[in-house]
Amino acid sequence: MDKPNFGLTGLAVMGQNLARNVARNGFPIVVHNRTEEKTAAFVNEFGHEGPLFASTTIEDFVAKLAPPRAIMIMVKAGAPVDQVIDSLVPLLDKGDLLIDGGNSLFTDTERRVKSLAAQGIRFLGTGVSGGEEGALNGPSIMPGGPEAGYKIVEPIFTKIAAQVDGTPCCTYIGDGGSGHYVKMVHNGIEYADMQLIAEAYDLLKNAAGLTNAQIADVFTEWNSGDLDSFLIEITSKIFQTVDTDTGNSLVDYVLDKAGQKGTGKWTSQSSLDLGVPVTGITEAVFARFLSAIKDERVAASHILSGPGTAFKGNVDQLIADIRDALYASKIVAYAQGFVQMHAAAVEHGWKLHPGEIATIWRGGCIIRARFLNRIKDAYDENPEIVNLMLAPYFNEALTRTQAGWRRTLKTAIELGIPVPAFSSSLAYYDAYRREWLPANLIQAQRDFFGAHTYERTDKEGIFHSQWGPASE
Ligand code: NBP
Repeated sequence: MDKPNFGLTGLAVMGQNLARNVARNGFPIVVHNRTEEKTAAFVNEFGHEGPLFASTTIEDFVAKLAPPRAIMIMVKAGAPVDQVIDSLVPLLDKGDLLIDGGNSLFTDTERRVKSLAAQGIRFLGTGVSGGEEGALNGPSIMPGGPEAGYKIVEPIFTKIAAQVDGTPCCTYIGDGGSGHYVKMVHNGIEYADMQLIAEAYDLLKNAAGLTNAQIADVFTEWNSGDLDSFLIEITSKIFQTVDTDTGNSLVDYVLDKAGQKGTGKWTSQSSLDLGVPVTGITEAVFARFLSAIKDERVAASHILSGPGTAFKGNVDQLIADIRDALYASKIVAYAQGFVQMHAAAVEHGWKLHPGEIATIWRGGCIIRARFLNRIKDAYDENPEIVNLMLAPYFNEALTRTQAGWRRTLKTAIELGIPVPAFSSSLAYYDAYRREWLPANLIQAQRDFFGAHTYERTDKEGIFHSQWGPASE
């Protein structure tokens, strides 16, 4: 038999499932792991699923592959990726392809693409979304780097990816670190989406006074409308899950400290570097930080007071309003994410296609949602649109939902329930739609204390003034 061209190193959960997905689709694949015993155990267990071939040392792994080799690296992001690259490069031929499928920081990917190109090795930084289930049954795949490198693996990637309406959830994203950048923003949007759902839950529980079973029903109902998405679907299932030890709702036993692996923080950091207001994702990151200081919160809960009022309005209306707040805030979060990707593309010289990005996020990934079809339509209608909120479909949706969105915030504020992502999204909407903002005062203050100068509304030029009453 001819040697395979495709290999994968890093057989933890993501690597194992991706390798099985490749083999199940009939593509021969050689697998490798630093700890060799794991490779043999893996092939013993899953070898019957398709053409999976084990290797031992890294030398044996590379020798079992025919050039041009395509080697997917699925190890922990950061230094391990560089260590694996350094161990592989001396064994490779010019024209071979390395693919980093982990959650690497895009600036690391930019560096690796350049340094490996100088050695004749192609490098694709490839975002893979969908967690372990997606990796096995069809992820959303976001490859960035040299397009000629992508062409080598395109048949495999488009086959193993999730398929929606016959379209694979994989497309070439662009040069350099763009694939990992787009995956990073995907994860950032995921943070925002999850925070928004959590805020809706808080209000349904603590304002509307619903039980977990009732909350599950609300999310099930929402999942049949505009909010139809994987995250809403799993949220309903979470509220239906019973703890086997106690027989009570399992979610009530989960400690309220949110973890994170850093991609949301990276998205926010990049938005600050680019000067793009990405408030939804950033509030979601801050909310996780706040959740993590549980001990401080517990102590403060005995010291700081709130309004101490209960909701007295119509519960059905409140539930409808919360749905509107969730939908409108979600539009804002996605609009901001797409603005950020555009700004990064301009900064780094990538040619991104936002409609195609929305298309490949429709399946396989955590933020998959009906809503993404509308984003694709908006970019099909007007590829130059500067902010998705301006697209007729989303403009109409924001107009339709904003009364409920505003009432939700009033209720939350009156009851002292924190809704940072709902409220920052509304503030962004209200600021973005305003011709005038009070930044004239900020400019005046800057000029007052620092002679930073200002521009005028009535004539061209740069001005500096002596501020204060004429008598001073
Ligand atoms: P982990 O991120 O837990 O990494 C474990 C793998 O890395 C093992 O195969 C381990 O080998 C290998 N490894 C390490 Br650690 N250091 C190494 C080194 N210096 N040299 C060689 N191999 C090394 O695996 P994962 O959870 O499958 O995730 C893989 C990538 O996919 C990560 O970047 C992750 O962020 C990303 N991702 C994960 C998910 C998810 O749901 N888990 C979703 C999407 C993306 P060993 O067996 O010898 O220790």
